[in-house]
Amino acid sequence: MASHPERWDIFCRVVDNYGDVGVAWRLARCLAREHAKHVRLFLDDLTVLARLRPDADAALAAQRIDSVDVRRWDEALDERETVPPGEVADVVVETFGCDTPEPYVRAMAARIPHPRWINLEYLSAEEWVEESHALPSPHPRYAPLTRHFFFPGFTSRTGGLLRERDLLGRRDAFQADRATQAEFWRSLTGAVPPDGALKVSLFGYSAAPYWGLLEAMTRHAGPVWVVAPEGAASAAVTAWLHGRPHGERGTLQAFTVAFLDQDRYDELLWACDINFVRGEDSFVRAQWAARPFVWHIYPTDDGAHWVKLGAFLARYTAGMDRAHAARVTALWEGWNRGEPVARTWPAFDAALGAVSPHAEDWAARLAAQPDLATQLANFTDNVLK
Ligand code: TRH
Repeated sequence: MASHPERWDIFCRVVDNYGDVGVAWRLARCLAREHAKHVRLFLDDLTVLARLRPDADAALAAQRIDSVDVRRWDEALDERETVPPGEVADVVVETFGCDTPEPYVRAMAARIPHPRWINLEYLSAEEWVEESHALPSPHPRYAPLTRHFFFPGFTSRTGGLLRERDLLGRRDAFQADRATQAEFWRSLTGAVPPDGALKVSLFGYSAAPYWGLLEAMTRHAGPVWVVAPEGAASAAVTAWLHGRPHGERGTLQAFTVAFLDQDRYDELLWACDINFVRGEDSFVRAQWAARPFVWHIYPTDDGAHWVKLGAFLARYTAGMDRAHAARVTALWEGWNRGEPVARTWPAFDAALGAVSPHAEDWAARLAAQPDLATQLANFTDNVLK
């Protein structure tokens, strides 16, 4: 008897910005392409996907992109009287506690066998994540339906990080090929950075001290090439350039560019010597770029992000020379506090010779772990089944 591909339904609600969809989309694509799952991705805001994937049409209720069946998650889905149990997938993933639609949950309870049910959590380097990863949580009303928490993370006792199978091979080929990089720069900025230029990408929230960073970078010993895709960083660069989209001050040339599609954004990270990133997904992609980076963490009102920032810094700088670790920490913390970087930037800049090999080593260590989609597929196939 021919076996059918396993059916997965992934639900994602946009809380803010791009990261929720960015992560859900990557996961859906990896499961479909690399694990031969039949994946439906339910998104409540398709305009966000259309930013990351310009070939996505935000007006369509259903469309197929890269082997993923993308569906609009609208009110109808929350308010349906009944969902036939046969419509329920074999594995259901809700991302970031987004709450699977109630009628769908009732159908999950009626479906025999019950679907395997995962809540994919936000990424954190905190130690408690290892204890909570893969824990079950029985549904309060529809026992024996049970949800399992799945935590991405940086250690072997977590679910790992999203990493497409061919990602590091493509990165290495790109970073080894000067002609490809020159072509990339020409198509993005209309010019190629001068030899030896320090290439910097800028992506962050509005509170970051972009102005001070740009000023401080004009004092770098050599040419600097700054690129900011559309957003808070590009607005700051435009203001710094007195309203112009690109321009130069001394040996620093700055460019604002359109928001890139997600795959091209990876190339920008690979092409730069330092990447300023934020949130969750660009934060991970900067690590895969194997280059030094500065993380603007998503700020929360309760200040919990400081604990998360500290936990990551502790892991990332472990094994780094203490003076260099202090410089990395000072710039990251100041950047997140919105403080002037007149002192912390030059110190970080001066440490780049040591931080760059560390970034390569860090990426290689992370790559020794299985990626998140593979771990999730193994967990649902071998542990929950
Ligand atoms: O957009 P974000 O701030 O998203 C955040 C985080 O996910 C955070 O954890 C969450 O709590 C909050 O939203 C609600 O940052 P993030 O996670 O880096 O997502 C940005 C996405 O945009 C990522 O997939 C990379 C992509 N991107 C492009 O595709 N092109 C671009 O030009 C740029 C700058 C980013």
